[in-house]
Amino acid sequence: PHPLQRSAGIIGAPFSKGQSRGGVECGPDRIRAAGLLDRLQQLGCAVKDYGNLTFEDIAVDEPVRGSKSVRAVGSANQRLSEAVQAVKKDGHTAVMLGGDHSLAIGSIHGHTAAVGPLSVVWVDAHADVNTPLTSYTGNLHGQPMSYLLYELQSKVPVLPNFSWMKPCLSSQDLVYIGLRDVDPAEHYILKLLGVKVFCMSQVDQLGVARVMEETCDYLWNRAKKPIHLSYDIDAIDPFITPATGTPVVGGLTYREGLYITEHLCQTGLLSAVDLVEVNPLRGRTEDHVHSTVSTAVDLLLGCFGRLREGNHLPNYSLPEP
Ligand code: B3U
Ligand code: MN
Ligand code: MN
Repeated sequence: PHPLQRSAGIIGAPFSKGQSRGGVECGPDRIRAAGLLDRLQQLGCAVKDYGNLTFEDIAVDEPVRGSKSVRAVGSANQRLSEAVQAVKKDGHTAVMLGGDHSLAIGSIHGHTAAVGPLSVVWVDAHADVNTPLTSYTGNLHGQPMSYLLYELQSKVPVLPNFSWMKPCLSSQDLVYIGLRDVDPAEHYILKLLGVKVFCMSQVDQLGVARVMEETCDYLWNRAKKPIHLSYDIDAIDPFITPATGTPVVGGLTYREGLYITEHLCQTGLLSAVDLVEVNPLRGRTEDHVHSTVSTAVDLLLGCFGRLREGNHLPNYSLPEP
């Protein structure tokens, strides 16, 4: 279909327990308040807002093998998975507004439960592929990919409130873009599994256009499958998007970040998008917050066909004098 004829089903996931900094749960409302829905509609995109999920309050959630809030993360992602399945069954491109990146567990699980095998493009400063046994921080937002990959199943312990999910992604169907802060164990895992990675050095070397061509060639070598884009706002340089929990210098420019969304939109295969780790409380000034949130909105508009050359509505005709 023409990109502008698609529809967006928006799920707010105000969840922050995959990491320790308060404020990331305000992401969905701030992104909506910046005009996401109106601006999608102005593009000619149909929009349905499914509202914000509510999450179970878990009174006692002691660390498990050093990882924090495991039960809360497991339970929240079960709800999110069901919500994403509902959005896909209604025929929309799913948009999950985070919240922290542990939410990719439920988002990718629900997406693949609804549509079958996926290609995943993970845009992030971090690889988020620690297992509970390799994590230095104990934060689940640094671990979601380890729960999702078939190849790591034997390396991940059984966790409370995770029995609803099973790994659902092959490491051959995953591409990372923007990496620049990878733990030693994560680097070992990426090499062991032979995961396709375009770290920031490769973005510098090849340019973002070639990175996106090679990303799609690589993913389509097997089969053209629906694409899940999991976009961590910290992939973008903190000069542009400082309001995030773990900023890392040397990131994607605004233009590189946007190009990724434009290219994936043009494939016609984009089926779900996560936009995570926007933390309005981490901006030192209101300008910092505004720049972060408006970049998040622009990335989402890029996913739904907004072009920098301008857009007209599908059935536009010039007014007659
Ligand atoms: N790799 C570290 C740091 C980190 C991962 N994701 C974020 N930070 N945002 C970890 O905690 O696993
Ligand atoms: Mn991340
Ligand atoms: Mn990150």
